[in-house]
Amino acid sequence: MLDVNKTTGAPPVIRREDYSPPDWLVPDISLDFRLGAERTIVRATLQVRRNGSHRRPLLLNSEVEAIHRVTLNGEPVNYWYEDQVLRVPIEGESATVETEVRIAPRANTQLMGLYESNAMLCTQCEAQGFRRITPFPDRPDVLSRYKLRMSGDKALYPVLLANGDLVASGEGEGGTHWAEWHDPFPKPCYLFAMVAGDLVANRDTFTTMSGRKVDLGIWVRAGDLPKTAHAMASLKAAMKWDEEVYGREYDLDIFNIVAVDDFNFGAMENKGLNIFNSRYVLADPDTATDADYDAIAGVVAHEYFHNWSGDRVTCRDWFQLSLKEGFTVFRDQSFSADMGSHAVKRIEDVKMLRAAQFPEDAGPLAHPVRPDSYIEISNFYTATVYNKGAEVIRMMHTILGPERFRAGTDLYFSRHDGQAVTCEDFVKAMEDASGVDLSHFRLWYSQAGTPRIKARLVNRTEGVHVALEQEVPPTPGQPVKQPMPIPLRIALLDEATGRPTDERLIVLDKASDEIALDGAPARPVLSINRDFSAPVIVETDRSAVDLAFLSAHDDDPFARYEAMQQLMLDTLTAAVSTGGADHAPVIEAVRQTLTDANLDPAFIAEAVLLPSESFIGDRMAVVDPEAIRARREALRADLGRTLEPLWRDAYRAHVANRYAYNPAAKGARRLKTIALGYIAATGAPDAAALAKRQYDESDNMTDRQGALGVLVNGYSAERDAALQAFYERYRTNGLVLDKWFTTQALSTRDDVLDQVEALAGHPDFTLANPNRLRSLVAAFSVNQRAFHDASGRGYRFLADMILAEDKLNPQTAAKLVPPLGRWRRFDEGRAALMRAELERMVATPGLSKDVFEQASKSLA
Ligand code: 0A1
Ligand code: ZN
Repeated sequence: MLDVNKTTGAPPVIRREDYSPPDWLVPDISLDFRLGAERTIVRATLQVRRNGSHRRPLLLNSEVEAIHRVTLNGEPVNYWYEDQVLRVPIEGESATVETEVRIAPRANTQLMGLYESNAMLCTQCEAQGFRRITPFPDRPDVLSRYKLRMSGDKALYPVLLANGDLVASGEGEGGTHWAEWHDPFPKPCYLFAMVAGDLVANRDTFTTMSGRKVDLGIWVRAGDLPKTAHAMASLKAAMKWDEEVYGREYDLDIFNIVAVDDFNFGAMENKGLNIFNSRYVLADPDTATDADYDAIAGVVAHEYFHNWSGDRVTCRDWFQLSLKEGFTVFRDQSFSADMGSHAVKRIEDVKMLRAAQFPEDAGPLAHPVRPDSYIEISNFYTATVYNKGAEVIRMMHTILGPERFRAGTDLYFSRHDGQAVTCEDFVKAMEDASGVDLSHFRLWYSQAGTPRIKARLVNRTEGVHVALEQEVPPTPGQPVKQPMPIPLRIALLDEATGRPTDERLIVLDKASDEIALDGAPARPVLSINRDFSAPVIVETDRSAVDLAFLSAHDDDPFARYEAMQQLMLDTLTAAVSTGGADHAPVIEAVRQTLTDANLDPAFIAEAVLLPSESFIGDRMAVVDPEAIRARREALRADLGRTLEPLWRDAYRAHVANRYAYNPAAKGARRLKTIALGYIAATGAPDAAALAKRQYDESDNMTDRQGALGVLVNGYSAERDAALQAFYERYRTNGLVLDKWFTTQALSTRDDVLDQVEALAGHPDFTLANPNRLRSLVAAFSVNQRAFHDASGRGYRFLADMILAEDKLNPQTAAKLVPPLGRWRRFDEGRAALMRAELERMVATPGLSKDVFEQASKSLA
């Protein structure tokens, strides 16, 4: 490793406070690629301009195979290359710098820069992949106009795509051809993209609000073309939505999406040429679940929305990542809510936040939405930056209201179009457009940790008050916290009639406060943090009776769901600590919900599901995985048995449905499989046969995978038959085979660890494909009971996988580390075993800085 501290051997820490503007700007760049999978030659011509009065040389980040030539204004130049930086001394105020380098796409297993995936060549440059293609000041505040020419073998690479517009193309010598693309919009190099491959397109057009026609293309392998319809429909819906809701129009004549099988993340918003992990493009009812369809719509929209929130207005430095990501996630969440059910989407988003971000905020890797330092920026594409970042934007939307929020985004886009800016610039635009002072609110960007609120109703002589207290826990580097401004939507429900008072928005901005609530009924029940108005943990003194009442009557769907979850959590945590608990209130509440004819099946499905084992663990002082599993399964079985006729009714009501893709059909499918799960939990003798019938007779993947997910937890012959049939049917479809691995990794059977270890030796398992690796290894690490096997075998398995993956692809390896960092939450025995694995990783020679950062911080 070149880039280390000479005394400690540790890689350097980059700090936000050290930011300084670039010494040199690059207003224009032309690139010439001679493509080959083994070797590609890249020539770059940079027009550079000194920025400010200094005498410093031009520094170009460079991580290429070989530097062939560097010239300055056409003459050879004495350059200096050290620590992956190329230094070019320049006398004048501007100059032309030319480089020629060699890169090796096929050998690029990191999947950063230009790499080969299934015989196609494609790029990934965010955050710092461009330096692996050509020497360049690889930082987001250097914006350039790009011209590109690429040439390559026409038979291997019949399609040549890049950012912007195609300006010329033609035939070359020896079976080659070439294309030239120009992108008129200045952009940072992380948004650069090109693709060369044997692809076909689903083509369509979109007419923008000012009447311009845009050519749309979704590029895939020939056989996958029939699976692109949903992505295309989602793209057109997203383009329209952004015009209507944010007034944002698309700006180029072409918008292309390319599906790639080997991809480190979900997708990438390169200007005019989005590159996607194929799992977020390809879908048909036979191979993709409803959740896959929803994810495709969400990710297609997310990447498209980046065209404004990320591309036209970009980040000044990587500490500002949430500027584009938090805002864009908020935008894609709002889009998906508008396309389906607001209530269900909000529940899904909060579940996601609680599963991924709350644990992050409570552990050794906690960091603010705008981090202060990093070793490797790829490690900061986190749930905090993305999902908590989206909650921060949502809170501004709540505090300002939709009109003033929109005035804020209009001002932000017009003020900063073509610039690289900061989170502060976003908040300032919100303030300037709305007249609302957000100085205190900025704490949400700088303080890590999930605030805990205590809320209770108190009777005072003047009437009913809500008494609120907040506490923000210490996090690494932030031992003492200030009180945060916390927007809480609140109402009171009349226990006699079920009627709510008008909803109020309270902003709790002190450590504690007491607020009078007008118009309280005689027997009020508190409904708080309605629609999850703040990303906080709320503790109340509400009884099981109050929670059951709210779960049946709250007029806010999220609060209604939340009351049921709280009731279930209270019951389960009591059961874990005392060895047993009264299940009756939960069973009654579930009965009420199941039989409420006014409720949407999709909502019922969410409401009747027990909290996950990890979420129960998050609420306990010391996580006891076995007890959690046992008590949760006991409650599931009790719910199953006591309400068996209702589950069977719910199952029968939807079992004969033919496949359709619409919100009602999706809700019905979800409730049906949840009912099947409860029937299986009763131990009913016909459960396996019922599930197998669903597996065999279903006309869609949602039902098929749902049935498999139920069967996989048991020991029936049907289980083995279904797993075998699934494998045989889908063995050549990588995305579906991922589901086969995941379903088994998530099983509740006691022998799952043996199975996961065996699956890691399966001929279809590979470390080279990030989706496949995650389908087994990341899925297994969220199976709390199995991963935390007291023997430590689960920990060893994960650490072995991380170390093996690190040799190929450090970015993807590092993403697997966080489950081991949760050792403080477990008993001493498990904690010691987890620490031992982290220590083993840190001591491994040649470890990447990606894994080093995650593992060493996890030990602290
Ligand atoms: N900006 C992308 C996420 C992304 C980040 C890094 C990547 O590097 C491998 C790839 C994609 C998004 O938010 O969708
Ligand atoms: Zn994004």
